[in-house]
Amino acid sequence: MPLKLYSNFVNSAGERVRIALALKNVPYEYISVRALGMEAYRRINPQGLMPALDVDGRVFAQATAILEYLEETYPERPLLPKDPVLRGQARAFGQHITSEMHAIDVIRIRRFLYQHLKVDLDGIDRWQRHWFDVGFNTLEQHLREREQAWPFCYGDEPGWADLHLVPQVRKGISRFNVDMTPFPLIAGIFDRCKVMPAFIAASPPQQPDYQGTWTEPSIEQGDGLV
Ligand SMILES: N[C@@H](CCC(=O)N[C@@H](CS)C(=O)NCC(=O)O)C(=O)O
Repeated sequence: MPLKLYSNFVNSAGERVRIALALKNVPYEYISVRALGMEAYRRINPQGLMPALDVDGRVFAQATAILEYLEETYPERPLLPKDPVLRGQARAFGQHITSEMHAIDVIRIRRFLYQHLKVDLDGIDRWQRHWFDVGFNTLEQHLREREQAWPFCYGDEPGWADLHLVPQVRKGISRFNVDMTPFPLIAGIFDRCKVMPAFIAASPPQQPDYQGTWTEPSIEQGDGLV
């Protein structure tokens, strides 16, 4: 049975997994949580967050856990560098995005700030810009201090760090008007990746549930997790 990936086109954590699957050339079935509906999805994945992976009817969530599973199960095209320290650096780079950036920029956080803590829209905007800025500054510094100026984050081929970076940059540019000028190394890697087939295949417009446009969901209404 092919793997099943529960995601939606705009789900940046899911985009990481889609890039990994494409780089490793692993076939999978894409299941749109948008089409399925959240109630049904929560019965499959009690966390209610995307993505989740179904392996022969056994399901688990969290993009990093899924990426580790793929790395262990499909080792032929590794995503992590061979050198143990570089592996640590690539993992730390990815985790900075998942834990220090993505975890606090998702709509459920902004909705809580707005709806329950009464932070106004200007405050929410500042929150978003501040954490993008802090995050990208840190990542740019990591890239500047690498032992070699590879074309991708930690090597001559895109891997673990790049597949975390690209969805976060895409989201920053297309949804939050983040100016990438202060981050030339990040912007360069993003430009090299975004034209590669695996990154194109994983991108939001290529997903079956993409509807041609994207309107940022309201933080004033709704309690969806997004
Ligand atoms: N730590 C989780 C975060 C996943 C997450 O927050 N995903 C968001 C969108 S990127 C989500 O699924 N929101 C639920 C919804 O859309 O209702 C992971 O890396 O998988």
